[in-house]
Amino acid sequence: PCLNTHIGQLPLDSYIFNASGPLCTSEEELIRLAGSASAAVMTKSCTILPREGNAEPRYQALPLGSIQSMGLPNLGYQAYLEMLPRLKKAGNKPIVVSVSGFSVADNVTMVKAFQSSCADLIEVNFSCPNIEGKPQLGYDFEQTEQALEAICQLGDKPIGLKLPPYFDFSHFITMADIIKKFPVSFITCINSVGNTLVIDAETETAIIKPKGGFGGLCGDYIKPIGLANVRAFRQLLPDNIDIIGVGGIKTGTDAFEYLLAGASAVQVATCFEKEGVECFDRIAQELQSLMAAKQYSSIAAVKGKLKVI
Ligand code: RRO
Repeated sequence: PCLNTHIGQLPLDSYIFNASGPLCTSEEELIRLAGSASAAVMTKSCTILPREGNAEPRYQALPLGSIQSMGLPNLGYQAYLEMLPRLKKAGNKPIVVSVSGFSVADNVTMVKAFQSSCADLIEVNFSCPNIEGKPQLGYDFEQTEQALEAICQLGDKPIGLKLPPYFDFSHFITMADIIKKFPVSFITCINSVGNTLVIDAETETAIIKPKGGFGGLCGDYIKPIGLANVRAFRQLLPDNIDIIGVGGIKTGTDAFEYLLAGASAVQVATCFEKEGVECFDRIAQELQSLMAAKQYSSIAAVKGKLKVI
């Protein structure tokens, strides 16, 4: 079976690429992604100015995933702007830039700049949970609407939103109703589950330093939350808005579950952090084997076809 898919009008040669976050901050890391089986090169969320990020330890691997409070370490948007032509040349594949401004004005500046770059898609991060004193935009519906008003009409490149996880149908409905008012091409569900706490009982200590130990939970722990968010938004949004699934994808079966829920593509974060670029080809091959065994020949044949009992 073939794993070709598309986000908006943009074709992708495979169903699987990297999520914004791990191993996509430096040029060296992004060039490695360009040469990998990742369907696209996705960049770490950027800000106006370069950032070192939060104090360490700020990432800890866990048996079933990870917890982190990175604090948006990145090179600043101008470094990515300048790097994009080289990434394009190295991979000849779609490039998705992630922007995560601290204000609407920041996001306008960065989206405008990337609108006249060789990026193929722009994912605006509405869901960073790890900046002290900065609430996640996606949990404030009024501000979300104001931000969308400002960033959706700055050019022709498709815009998508990286959303936080929602846990109530009233929130899915409110968010979907806002998204439908704007020319949003795709949404990416979900960011990490924000402000969780992992404790080491032996040392009686929180295991990461920033924010007194509160951090975003990632990996296997959050797959059911990611699946629910993809499924709920697939049911609430029109077909011309694609959904990218993220959260706990480390096998072909995980990717297949997101496909059943309605994802047009999936992104891999924690598994990529732990395994490196080999994960993209491995997961794609596992997905192809599973689809072949089930006699499905294309992504479209399975997308959104979840059965309920
Ligand atoms: O850098 C981070 O701390 C971070 C970001 Br921007 C985000 O969007 N999600 C996350 O879990 N960590």
